[in-house]
Amino acid sequence: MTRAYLGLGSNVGDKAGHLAAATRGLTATPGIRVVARSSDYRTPPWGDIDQDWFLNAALAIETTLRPHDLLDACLGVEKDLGRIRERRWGPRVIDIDVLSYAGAEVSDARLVLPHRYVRERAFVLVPLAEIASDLVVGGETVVAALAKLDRSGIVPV
Ligand code: PH2
Ligand code: MG
Ligand code: MG
Repeated sequence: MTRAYLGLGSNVGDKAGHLAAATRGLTATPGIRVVARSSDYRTPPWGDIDQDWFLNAALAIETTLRPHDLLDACLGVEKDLGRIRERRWGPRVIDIDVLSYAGAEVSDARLVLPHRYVRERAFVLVPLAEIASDLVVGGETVVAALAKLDRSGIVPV
């Protein structure tokens, strides 16, 4: 079993329902056991700010899946929930990102681990800090990375 962390996000329709359904879908996936879930946080849109606010959460999982198979499992749950990929960083029913996978460093066309932007995004780190404050990502702990970011507008719901 390997410990990995996932980030969930939704900013279309029943956002809380989508995060809950994603958690259920991951729980039901062979080779994935959900061991911790953060609160849901209301977060301002980051990157492309011309869109609705997001609901974000983080999950800790234990998994027997290799990193790319875990990615495929996440994309499968996204698809089951009706995600259609339109503009990059645009509105989404559900986004499930692999944030870190044990200490693995992966960088290819499909997957970058730890996640490329994990240390720059308070909407990822605030939920992650709730369940894994001492986790080291890209050479620093989640709390240390978060201390450098503006977390205004991010509130648990
Ligand atoms: N996801 C993005 C782009 N911007 N902003 C917030 N607040 N939450 C997200 O999950 C998010 C975002 C692309 O993955
Ligand atoms: Mg994302
Ligand atoms: Mg994604």
